[in-house]
Amino acid sequence: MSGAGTTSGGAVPTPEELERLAGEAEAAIAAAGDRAAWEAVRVHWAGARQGRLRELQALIPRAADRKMFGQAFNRLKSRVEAALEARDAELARAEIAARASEARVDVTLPGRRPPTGSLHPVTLVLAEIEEIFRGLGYSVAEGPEVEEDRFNFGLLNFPDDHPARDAQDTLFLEDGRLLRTHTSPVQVRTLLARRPPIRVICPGRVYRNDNDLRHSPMFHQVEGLCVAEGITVGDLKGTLEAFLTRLFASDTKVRLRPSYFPFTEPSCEVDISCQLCHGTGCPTCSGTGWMEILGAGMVDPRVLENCDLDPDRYSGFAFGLGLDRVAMNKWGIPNIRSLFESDERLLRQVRG
Ligand code: 2NM
Repeated sequence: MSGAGTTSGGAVPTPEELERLAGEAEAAIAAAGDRAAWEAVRVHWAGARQGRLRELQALIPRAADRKMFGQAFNRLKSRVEAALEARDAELARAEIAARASEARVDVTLPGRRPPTGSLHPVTLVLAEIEEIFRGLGYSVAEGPEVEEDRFNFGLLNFPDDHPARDAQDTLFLEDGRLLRTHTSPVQVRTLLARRPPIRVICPGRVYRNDNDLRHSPMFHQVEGLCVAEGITVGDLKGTLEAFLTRLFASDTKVRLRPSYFPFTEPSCEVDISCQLCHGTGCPTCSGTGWMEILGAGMVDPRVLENCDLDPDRYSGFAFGLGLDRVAMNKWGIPNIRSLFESDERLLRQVRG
């Protein structure tokens, strides 16, 4: 066995043996099929600490003819290095080609359709309501969600001890302001800023300290207000009938039941015939044939006075309804929470 395979303690190989080793190295390097094999063969031959070139170099001082051995070693070293470099370049080319073929675009595949957005059910209902009221000569007014007590309660004739003013029901800020509990403050602001005739609807988010399966602490309202000379309960009823028979089925029946609100007198709850059973009675309407849909009334004279309007000259009606309940009713959404969870499966089923 030749001394070339031994450590620096073994016999010194002849130049012919070094020549033969060069051939062996070139064959092994050329046979390295992938990056890992190339790395293994590089460490075996050219490794900085334990490589065979390193071992052979250490033998130079012990060679009989140091010059000749040195020259033979240098030829071996050059051939190993050249072979490693050449194989490295080949492997790199193969890797690039493999990656390119993996990433090749198949132009015959069908395209990926970009997801298109859709309008939220509450937005759709509001757009419909705004369109109906624009047709009745109303404009749309908006206002702040953080309100002052006087706009949300005081000017609206809520007594100081009214339960709605309790922190149990209303969300207060530390500075005494509050999150509006209805959009009526926008109507107060309108009454203070403009003179009759006034016809506005006020949509927006409202907040109450309520959070259970049927209530969300934030929900959406639209309130309407009409103030002018000579406005009567007949105008209220006619307006609501025109509105509700456009928003719901055109044969929808409307009925008014007496009720109470601090800011209207008289006040009423408004029912429509059940949209599912058309008034014959079903589980959705608890067998009554009716569904409660909004609250309304004639604006209390004290509210008009609070807004510097003479109640002997002007009168008006107002109403309010929850958009979320209408949307749930319209698309059969059973839980108010699912309206605010941004679940795309719901949005995909409610396409405007
Ligand atoms: C409702 C029911 C009844 C209402 C009253 C007013 C204002 F500002 F004119 F006094 N705005 N909205 C009102 C009346 C709201 O919601 C169920």
